[in-house]
Amino acid sequence: MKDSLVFKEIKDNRGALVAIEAEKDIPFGIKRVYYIYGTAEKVRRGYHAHHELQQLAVCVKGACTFLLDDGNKKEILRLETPNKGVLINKMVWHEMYDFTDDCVLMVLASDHYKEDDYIRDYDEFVDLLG
Ligand code: T46
Repeated sequence: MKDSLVFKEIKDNRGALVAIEAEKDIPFGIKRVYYIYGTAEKVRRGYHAHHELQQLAVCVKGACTFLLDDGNKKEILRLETPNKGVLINKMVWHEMYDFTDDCVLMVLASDHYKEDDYIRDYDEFVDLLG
């Protein structure tokens, strides 16, 4: 898996700016943006894969850790800078944990929210991979 992306920081004496363009910096169009924050201590989120959804996650503040599992390989990535993102491709089991108190995890998604796109059972995920 090659799922970590580093975006260009445009810095001047006022601070920094990062731009992420759909179908250019990331390989999909964006239909939804959501963000996760105020995460309680020791919480682990995710525990699912998506049939079709593609996503990019960026910690715009604070830090958290991603576990990505494509059925063959597991990868652990720490997001701790707003110019680094993790691509969550379809059919990749993912879990997020070790959130800092101030973490704001922003996610850009290729489609609207559809509960039937979620695979929430790990054995079913493995079976679907064939
Ligand atoms: C993912 C990881 C990275 C909505 O109503 N609309 C939405 O767009 C989303 C994302 C969620 N919800 C509802 C569904 C649940 O009742 O918000 C509640 C919490 O969602 P969930 O338990 O799925 O949250 P996470 O953190 O486990 O997973 C989320 C995304 O759902 C998921 O697609 O890949 O972040």
